[in-house]
Amino acid sequence: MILIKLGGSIITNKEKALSARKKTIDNLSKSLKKIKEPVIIVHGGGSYGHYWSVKYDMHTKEEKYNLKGVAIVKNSMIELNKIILDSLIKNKLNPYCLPPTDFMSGNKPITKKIKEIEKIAKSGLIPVTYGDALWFGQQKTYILSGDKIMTHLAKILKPKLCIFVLNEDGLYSDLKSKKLIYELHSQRPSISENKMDVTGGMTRKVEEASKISKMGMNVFFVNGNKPERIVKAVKNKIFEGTLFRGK
Ligand code: IP8
Repeated sequence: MILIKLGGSIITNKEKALSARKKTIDNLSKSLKKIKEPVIIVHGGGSYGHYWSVKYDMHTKEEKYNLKGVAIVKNSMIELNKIILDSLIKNKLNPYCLPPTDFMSGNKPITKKIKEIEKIAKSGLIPVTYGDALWFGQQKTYILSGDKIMTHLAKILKPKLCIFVLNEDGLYSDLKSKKLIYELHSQRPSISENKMDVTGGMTRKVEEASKISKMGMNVFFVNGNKPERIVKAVKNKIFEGTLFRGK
């Protein structure tokens, strides 16, 4: 079982509201077609979910957010999700759409439902879920990051490999010179970044990747503009990116 997170920065153009990078998404679908083992896909919000979350001042903290904001964020995520599903179908894959409401109750994952996702993936369908605005209870909602979903799924399903697909080669030890970190041994690197998403951007990714690798699984950060690197990582264990080696 392979868990793949398609980051918002690779599937959308973050500089422009509501713009999907359709060609990049198609190239990713073509590469995913070459993976011959069960896969689960999670995707981020990019210039869809994050654009509206910022506009309506919605965050990961459970609060009474603007109801129109909740509706619009959810709607925009369905729109982006549809683009991903269409691309997968066009490339002869069989996605099985799973909004996170299907396996989350408040901010807790439902173990039984998540185990069912594994069965769906093993049947040959590709479960596809995404970060979203979710009901928490007592009139409160929150933004659930796709990165956090990765940790929930990894904890229960123990995949062979978790892949975070980025718009960068991996994690850099220095942003200016773009010096790539090839491997980390479950230590949490300190990182600096200039842009922030409502869910915490690269900082959140590194936090979740560290948690997953501490649970014993390998986590790989890879450039989605070079999707063959995803296939190489899965098939030949050649990691052209940053590998968080599981303890
Ligand atoms: O991009 C957040 O998911 P992420 C999705 O994986 C929304 O952090 C709705 C902003």
